[in-house]
Amino acid sequence: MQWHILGAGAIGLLWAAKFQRTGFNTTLLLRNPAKLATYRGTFTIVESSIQESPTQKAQQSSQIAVPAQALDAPDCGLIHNLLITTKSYDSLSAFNSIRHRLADNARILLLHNGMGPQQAIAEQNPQLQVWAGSTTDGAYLNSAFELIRAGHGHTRIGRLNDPQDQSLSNQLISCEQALSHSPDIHATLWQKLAINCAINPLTAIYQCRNGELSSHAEYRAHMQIICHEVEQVASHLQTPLFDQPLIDQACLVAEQTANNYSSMYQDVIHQRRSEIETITGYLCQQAAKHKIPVPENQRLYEQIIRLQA
Ligand code: KPL
Repeated sequence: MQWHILGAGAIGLLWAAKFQRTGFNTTLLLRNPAKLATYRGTFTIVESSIQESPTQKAQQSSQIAVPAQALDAPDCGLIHNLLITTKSYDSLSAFNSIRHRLADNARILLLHNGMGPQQAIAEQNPQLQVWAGSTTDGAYLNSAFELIRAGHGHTRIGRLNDPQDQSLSNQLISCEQALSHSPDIHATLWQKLAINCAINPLTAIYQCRNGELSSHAEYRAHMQIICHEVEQVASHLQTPLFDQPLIDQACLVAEQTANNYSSMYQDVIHQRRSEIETITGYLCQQAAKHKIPVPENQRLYEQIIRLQA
Protein backbone atom coordinates (compact mmCIF):
# COMPACT_ATOMS: atom_id res chain seq x y z
CA MET A 1 0.00 0.00 0.00
CA GLN A 2 1.22 3.51 -0.78
CA TRP A 3 1.00 6.29 1.83
CA HIS A 4 1.94 9.96 1.84
CA ILE A 5 2.32 11.73 5.18
CA LEU A 6 1.84 15.47 5.51
CA GLY A 7 3.12 16.81 8.83
CA ALA A 8 6.56 15.51 9.83
CA GLY A 9 6.12 16.21 13.55
CA ALA A 10 6.26 13.51 16.22
CA ILE A 11 3.03 11.73 15.29
CA GLY A 12 3.80 11.96 11.54
CA LEU A 13 7.24 10.36 11.98
CA LEU A 14 5.83 7.75 14.36
CA TRP A 15 3.34 6.65 11.72
CA ALA A 16 6.01 6.82 9.01
CA ALA A 17 7.97 4.29 11.10
CA LYS A 18 4.90 2.08 11.58
CA PHE A 19 4.11 2.15 7.83
CA GLN A 20 7.70 1.54 6.78
CA ARG A 21 8.06 -1.42 9.17
CA THR A 22 4.88 -2.94 7.73
CA GLY A 23 6.29 -2.65 4.23
CA PHE A 24 4.04 0.17 3.02
CA ASN A 25 5.52 2.38 0.36
CA THR A 26 5.71 5.63 2.36
CA THR A 27 6.67 9.21 1.43
CA LEU A 28 6.97 12.22 3.71
CA LEU A 29 5.67 15.48 2.26
CA LEU A 30 7.67 18.41 3.61
CA ARG A 31 6.30 21.92 3.20
CA ASN A 32 9.38 23.66 4.55
CA PRO A 33 12.18 23.74 1.90
CA ALA A 34 14.85 24.39 4.56
CA LYS A 35 13.75 21.31 6.50
CA LEU A 36 13.65 19.23 3.29
CA ALA A 37 17.19 20.35 2.45
CA THR A 38 18.52 19.02 5.78
CA TYR A 39 16.78 15.64 5.50
CA ARG A 40 19.12 12.79 4.55
CA GLY A 41 16.47 10.19 3.75
CA THR A 42 16.36 8.58 7.20
CA PHE A 43 15.21 9.59 10.66
CA THR A 44 15.95 8.14 14.08
CA ILE A 45 13.42 6.58 16.40
CA VAL A 46 14.33 5.93 20.04
CA GLU A 47 12.10 3.44 21.82
CA SER A 48 12.05 1.51 25.06
CA SER A 49 12.34 -2.21 24.53
CA ILE A 50 11.21 -4.62 27.21
CA GLN A 51 14.08 -6.90 28.29
CA GLU A 52 13.95 -10.29 30.03
CA SER A 53 12.06 -8.88 32.98
CA PRO A 54 9.20 -6.45 32.32
CA THR A 55 10.69 -3.91 34.76
CA GLN A 56 13.99 -3.84 32.87
CA LYS A 57 13.77 -1.34 30.03
CA ALA A 58 16.46 -0.45 27.53
CA GLN A 59 16.53 2.34 25.00
CA GLN A 60 16.80 1.17 21.44
CA SER A 61 17.58 3.50 18.60
CA SER A 62 16.82 2.62 14.95
CA GLN A 63 17.15 4.38 11.65
CA ILE A 64 14.03 4.52 9.50
CA ALA A 65 14.49 5.12 5.79
CA VAL A 66 11.56 7.01 4.29
CA PRO A 67 11.90 9.29 1.24
CA ALA A 68 10.68 12.86 1.41
CA GLN A 69 9.55 15.29 -1.25
CA ALA A 70 8.25 18.84 -1.58
CA LEU A 71 4.51 19.35 -2.05
CA ASP A 72 5.01 20.64 -5.58
CA ALA A 73 7.71 18.13 -6.60
CA PRO A 74 7.46 17.59 -10.38
CA ASP A 75 6.51 14.21 -11.87
CA CYS A 76 5.05 12.85 -8.66
CA GLY A 77 2.08 10.61 -9.21
CA LEU A 78 -1.36 10.85 -7.70
CA ILE A 79 -1.83 10.38 -3.97
CA HIS A 80 -4.18 7.57 -3.01
CA ASN A 81 -3.70 7.48 0.77
CA LEU A 82 -2.83 10.64 2.70
CA LEU A 83 -2.18 10.88 6.44
CA ILE A 84 -2.35 14.44 7.79
CA THR A 85 -0.62 14.93 11.15
CA THR A 86 -0.06 18.68 11.18
CA LYS A 87 -1.22 20.81 14.11
CA SER A 88 -4.99 21.18 13.96
CA TYR A 89 -4.90 24.89 13.00
CA ASP A 90 -2.81 23.96 9.94
CA SER A 91 -4.57 20.87 8.65
CA LEU A 92 -7.14 22.56 6.40
CA SER A 93 -4.54 24.68 4.62
CA ALA A 94 -2.17 21.66 4.45
CA PHE A 95 -4.96 19.66 2.84
CA ASN A 96 -5.74 22.43 0.34
CA SER A 97 -2.07 22.71 -0.59
CA ILE A 98 -1.98 19.05 -1.72
CA ARG A 99 -5.57 18.80 -2.98
CA HIS A 100 -4.50 18.94 -6.66
CA ARG A 101 -2.43 15.73 -6.27
CA LEU A 102 -5.22 13.59 -4.78
CA ALA A 103 -6.76 10.73 -6.75
CA ASP A 104 -10.55 11.07 -7.25
CA ASN A 105 -11.44 8.63 -4.51
CA ALA A 106 -8.36 9.15 -2.30
CA ARG A 107 -8.40 8.25 1.38
CA ILE A 108 -7.47 10.99 3.85
CA LEU A 109 -6.79 10.21 7.52
CA LEU A 110 -6.50 13.15 9.91
CA LEU A 111 -4.79 12.51 13.24
CA HIS A 112 -4.64 15.60 15.41
CA ASN A 113 -6.16 17.20 18.48
CA GLY A 114 -9.25 19.39 18.28
CA MET A 115 -12.27 19.48 16.00
CA GLY A 116 -13.45 21.52 13.05
CA PRO A 117 -10.93 20.92 10.23
CA GLN A 118 -11.80 17.21 9.92
CA GLN A 119 -15.51 18.01 9.54
CA ALA A 120 -14.82 20.86 7.08
CA ILE A 121 -12.68 18.60 4.85
CA ALA A 122 -15.30 15.82 4.93
CA GLU A 123 -18.17 18.21 4.12
CA GLN A 124 -16.33 20.01 1.33
CA ASN A 125 -15.05 16.79 -0.32
CA PRO A 126 -17.85 14.21 -0.35
CA GLN A 127 -16.12 12.22 -3.14
CA LEU A 128 -13.08 11.55 -0.92
CA GLN A 129 -12.98 8.99 1.89
CA VAL A 130 -12.33 11.19 4.89
CA TRP A 131 -11.22 9.43 8.08
CA ALA A 132 -10.31 10.91 11.43
CA GLY A 133 -8.67 9.50 14.49
CA SER A 134 -7.73 10.11 18.06
CA THR A 135 -4.58 8.72 19.61
CA THR A 136 -3.03 8.47 23.05
CA ASP A 137 0.39 7.54 21.62
CA GLY A 138 3.15 9.51 23.33
CA ALA A 139 5.96 10.81 21.13
CA TYR A 140 8.07 13.92 20.86
CA LEU A 141 10.94 15.23 18.76
CA ASN A 142 14.39 15.70 20.24
CA SER A 143 15.43 17.45 17.05
CA ALA A 144 13.85 17.72 13.58
CA PHE A 145 14.48 14.08 12.65
CA GLU A 146 15.01 12.38 16.01
CA LEU A 147 11.84 10.91 17.41
CA ILE A 148 11.43 9.73 20.98
CA ARG A 149 8.62 7.25 21.49
CA ALA A 150 7.60 8.10 25.04
CA GLY A 151 4.64 5.77 25.45
CA HIS A 152 2.56 3.23 23.61
CA GLY A 153 -1.04 4.38 23.48
CA HIS A 154 -4.17 3.42 21.60
CA THR A 155 -5.51 4.85 18.36
CA ARG A 156 -9.15 4.87 17.29
CA ILE A 157 -10.16 5.78 13.76
CA GLY A 158 -13.43 6.01 11.86
CA ARG A 159 -14.72 7.33 8.58
CA LEU A 160 -16.51 10.66 8.92
CA ASN A 161 -18.55 10.39 5.75
CA ASP A 162 -19.45 6.70 6.12
CA PRO A 163 -19.15 5.43 9.73
CA GLN A 164 -20.04 1.85 8.69
CA ASP A 165 -16.93 1.54 6.54
CA GLN A 166 -14.24 -0.41 8.44
CA SER A 167 -11.87 -1.00 5.53
CA LEU A 168 -9.05 1.31 6.61
CA SER A 169 -9.25 0.25 10.26
CA ASN A 170 -8.88 -3.39 9.17
CA GLN A 171 -5.89 -2.55 6.98
CA LEU A 172 -4.07 -0.41 9.53
CA ILE A 173 -4.24 -3.08 12.24
CA SER A 174 -1.39 -4.74 10.33
CA CYS A 175 0.91 -1.86 11.26
CA GLU A 176 -0.53 -0.95 14.66
CA GLN A 177 -2.13 -3.60 16.82
CA ALA A 178 -3.25 -0.99 19.32
CA LEU A 179 -5.71 0.44 16.81
CA SER A 180 -9.45 -0.06 16.76
CA HIS A 181 -12.33 1.01 14.60
CA SER A 182 -14.63 3.64 16.04
CA PRO A 183 -18.18 3.11 14.77
CA ASP A 184 -19.00 6.62 16.06
CA ILE A 185 -15.94 8.70 15.26
CA HIS A 186 -17.86 11.91 16.00
CA ALA A 187 -18.31 10.79 19.62
CA THR A 188 -14.68 9.59 19.80
CA LEU A 189 -13.43 13.00 18.66
CA TRP A 190 -15.75 14.70 21.16
CA GLN A 191 -14.39 12.54 23.99
CA LYS A 192 -10.84 13.63 23.18
CA LEU A 193 -12.02 17.24 22.75
CA ALA A 194 -13.67 17.15 26.19
CA ILE A 195 -10.47 15.86 27.85
CA ASN A 196 -8.36 18.46 26.04
CA CYS A 197 -10.81 21.26 27.05
CA ALA A 198 -10.51 20.10 30.68
CA ILE A 199 -6.74 19.70 30.86
CA ASN A 200 -4.87 21.72 28.23
CA PRO A 201 -5.81 25.38 28.90
CA LEU A 202 -5.55 24.99 32.68
CA THR A 203 -2.05 23.51 32.53
CA ALA A 204 -0.99 26.47 30.37
CA ILE A 205 -2.54 29.00 32.74
CA TYR A 206 -1.33 27.44 35.99
CA GLN A 207 1.95 26.39 34.32
CA CYS A 208 1.77 22.92 35.78
CA ARG A 209 2.08 19.28 34.82
CA ASN A 210 -1.12 17.36 34.03
CA GLY A 211 -1.06 15.52 37.37
CA GLU A 212 -1.26 18.71 39.43
CA LEU A 213 -4.72 19.45 38.07
CA SER A 214 -6.18 16.54 39.98
CA SER A 215 -3.96 16.71 43.07
CA HIS A 216 -4.35 20.47 43.68
CA ALA A 217 -7.80 21.25 45.16
CA GLU A 218 -8.09 24.74 43.63
CA TYR A 219 -7.12 23.58 40.12
CA ARG A 220 -9.43 20.61 40.38
CA ALA A 221 -12.35 22.86 41.39
CA HIS A 222 -11.63 25.03 38.35
CA MET A 223 -11.52 21.95 36.12
CA GLN A 224 -14.88 20.88 37.55
CA ILE A 225 -16.54 24.11 36.30
CA ILE A 226 -15.04 23.64 32.84
CA CYS A 227 -16.13 20.01 32.69
CA HIS A 228 -19.66 20.93 33.69
CA GLU A 229 -19.94 23.43 30.82
CA VAL A 230 -18.48 20.93 28.32
CA GLU A 231 -21.02 18.32 29.46
CA GLN A 232 -23.88 20.80 28.95
CA VAL A 233 -22.84 21.33 25.32
CA ALA A 234 -22.24 17.64 24.60
CA SER A 235 -25.55 16.69 26.17
CA HIS A 236 -27.41 19.35 24.12
CA LEU A 237 -25.81 17.91 20.97
CA GLN A 238 -26.76 14.40 22.15
CA THR A 239 -23.13 13.35 21.99
CA PRO A 240 -22.31 10.73 24.60
CA LEU A 241 -19.09 11.39 26.48
CA PHE A 242 -18.05 8.86 29.17
CA ASP A 243 -19.77 6.38 31.48
CA GLN A 244 -18.58 8.51 34.38
CA PRO A 245 -18.73 12.30 34.89
CA LEU A 246 -16.22 14.19 32.75
CA ILE A 247 -14.39 15.54 35.82
CA ASP A 248 -13.63 11.96 36.95
CA GLN A 249 -12.45 10.94 33.49
CA ALA A 250 -10.33 14.11 33.15
CA CYS A 251 -8.73 13.46 36.57
CA LEU A 252 -8.01 9.88 35.51
CA VAL A 253 -6.24 11.05 32.32
CA ALA A 254 -4.41 13.76 34.31
CA GLU A 255 -3.19 11.09 36.75
CA GLN A 256 -2.25 8.64 33.98
CA THR A 257 -0.19 11.39 32.32
CA ALA A 258 0.79 13.04 35.62
CA ASN A 259 4.38 13.89 34.66
CA ASN A 260 3.54 15.20 31.19
CA TYR A 261 3.34 18.81 30.24
CA SER A 262 0.29 19.11 27.98
CA SER A 263 0.80 20.12 24.36
CA MET A 264 -0.83 23.51 25.08
CA TYR A 265 1.43 24.17 28.05
CA GLN A 266 4.43 23.46 25.80
CA ASP A 267 3.12 25.64 22.97
CA VAL A 268 2.47 28.58 25.30
CA ILE A 269 5.81 28.22 27.13
CA HIS A 270 7.69 28.11 23.81
CA GLN A 271 5.63 31.03 22.45
CA ARG A 272 4.17 28.93 19.65
CA ARG A 273 0.63 29.07 18.39
CA SER A 274 -1.48 26.63 20.40
CA GLU A 275 -4.47 24.51 19.33
CA ILE A 276 -6.88 26.55 21.51
CA GLU A 277 -9.01 27.54 18.49
CA THR A 278 -9.86 23.94 17.61
CA ILE A 279 -10.20 22.82 21.26
CA THR A 280 -11.87 25.37 23.57
CA GLY A 281 -12.60 27.60 20.56
CA TYR A 282 -14.56 24.81 18.87
CA LEU A 283 -16.49 24.15 22.07
CA CYS A 284 -17.37 27.85 22.43
CA GLN A 285 -18.51 28.03 18.78
CA GLN A 286 -20.82 25.05 19.23
CA ALA A 287 -22.12 26.55 22.49
CA ALA A 288 -22.82 29.91 20.81
CA LYS A 289 -24.59 28.19 17.91
CA HIS A 290 -26.94 26.46 20.35
CA LYS A 291 -27.16 29.39 22.79
CA ILE A 292 -25.60 27.50 25.69
CA PRO A 293 -23.64 29.71 28.10
CA VAL A 294 -20.03 28.57 28.64
CA PRO A 295 -18.54 31.62 30.41
CA GLU A 296 -15.59 29.84 32.00
CA ASN A 297 -14.48 28.18 28.77
CA GLN A 298 -14.91 31.50 26.95
CA ARG A 299 -12.72 33.20 29.57
CA LEU A 300 -10.04 30.50 29.25
CA TYR A 301 -10.15 30.80 25.47
CA GLU A 302 -9.52 34.55 25.65
CA GLN A 303 -6.80 34.11 28.26
CA ILE A 304 -4.87 31.61 26.11
CA ILE A 305 -5.25 33.78 23.00
CA ARG A 306 -3.74 36.68 25.02
CA LEU A 307 -0.95 34.47 26.40
CA GLN A 308 0.11 33.17 23.00
CA ALA A 309 -0.01 36.64 21.47
O1 KPL B 1 -3.72 15.19 24.62
C1 KPL B 1 -3.15 15.73 25.53
C2 KPL B 1 -2.31 16.89 25.17
O2 KPL B 1 -1.37 17.24 25.88
O3 KPL B 1 -2.59 17.50 24.11
C3 KPL B 1 -3.34 15.27 26.95
C4 KPL B 1 -4.41 14.20 26.99
C5 KPL B 1 -3.73 16.42 27.82
C6 KPL B 1 -2.09 14.59 27.48
O4 KPL B 1 -1.06 15.48 27.75
